[in-house]
Amino acid sequence: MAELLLIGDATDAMLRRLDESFVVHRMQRIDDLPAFLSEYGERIEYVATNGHDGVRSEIMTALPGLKLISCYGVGYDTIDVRTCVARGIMVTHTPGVLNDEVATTAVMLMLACRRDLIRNDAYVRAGRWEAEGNAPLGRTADNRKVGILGFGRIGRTIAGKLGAFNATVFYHARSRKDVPFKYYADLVEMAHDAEVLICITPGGSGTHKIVGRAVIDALGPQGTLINVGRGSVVDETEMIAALQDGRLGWAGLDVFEAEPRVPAALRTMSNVVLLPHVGSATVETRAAMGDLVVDNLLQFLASATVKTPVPECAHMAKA
Ligand code: NAP
Ligand code: 8YV
Repeated sequence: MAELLLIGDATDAMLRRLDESFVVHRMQRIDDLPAFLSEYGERIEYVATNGHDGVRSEIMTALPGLKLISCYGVGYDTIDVRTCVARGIMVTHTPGVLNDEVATTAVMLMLACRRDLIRNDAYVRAGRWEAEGNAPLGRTADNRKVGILGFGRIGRTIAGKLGAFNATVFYHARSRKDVPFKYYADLVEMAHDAEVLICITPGGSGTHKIVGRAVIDALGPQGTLINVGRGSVVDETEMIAALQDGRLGWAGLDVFEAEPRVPAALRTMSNVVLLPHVGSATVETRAAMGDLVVDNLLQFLASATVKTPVPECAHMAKA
């Protein structure tokens, strides 16, 4: 049987299916990784990993016969795809099956920020309703102007869900799309016009800290910043300073620069809602993602083709 290195966690269903077709080496259970890699590295042809762990360069180097990396997640900025292409290693990911879940998370964060969900919950739990009377008023989440940064699969799904809240949606991406929403070629200009800015671009060098001081200041004191893309897209230091100074109103964050570490300053603020990167984290969606991870591996074993290559590897997928 072919040998596979499993980096990070997997669902029970994934493990059952992988065990049927591969000798699975679970990295989490390996105490001495360098020793393991020198003993087994040459035999391992497959890797299953996730968007957070990716594949570290020393592992890539120690697997000379690597043929395919199957990523549990649509974002793959932790995998060195350029090196993979140069070495002829196929990389697959899980686009599409998580669109609704992540879009729901974005909308949930927007609602939670504008309607003070967390503060109101704490108000009841602390007995303040009885002691002090009604909680302070929130701000409406309906009829808002919402700018979406990144208008791919998930960005468009967010736009669809915002229809239920009668939002005026517009977007910024690298290129204009054939959609009935206004396109902004300039991100600062879009942030200036938006009451809520939702970030849903990939991470990596192209988007590194593109939400910096100029964008945050343009969004302004009444603005809400939602990030469900990658932590690296937002300049976290600038965002925290703006939230502290009142230059930015609220932030709803599912992703952070150095996950799972979240800056202490954010944890004490009452104008932020914090999630532990759970955009796609439901039983149903993770099952669909896990199936796609395994489907790509099994299809490659059978026919050297895959279902969902990352765009950079699409040319390597034989028809
Ligand atoms: P996608 O379909 O590839 O869409 C990505 C969008 O980002 C595209 O519209 C693209 O613009 C835009 N973009 C890329 N680089 C940009 C740049 N430098 N400036 C402006 N826009 C840029 O990807 P997707 O499936 O929607 O997923 C998007 C990302 O969401 C993933 O890569 C991942 O990082 C994140 N994500 C997070 C979670 C979570 O749990 N929080 C879950 C899933 C995904 P063009 O169309 O013009 O190229
Ligand atoms: C996952 C994600 O939580 O798909 C993505 O890009 O960020 C999430 O769905 C991530 O891949 C962790 O494994």
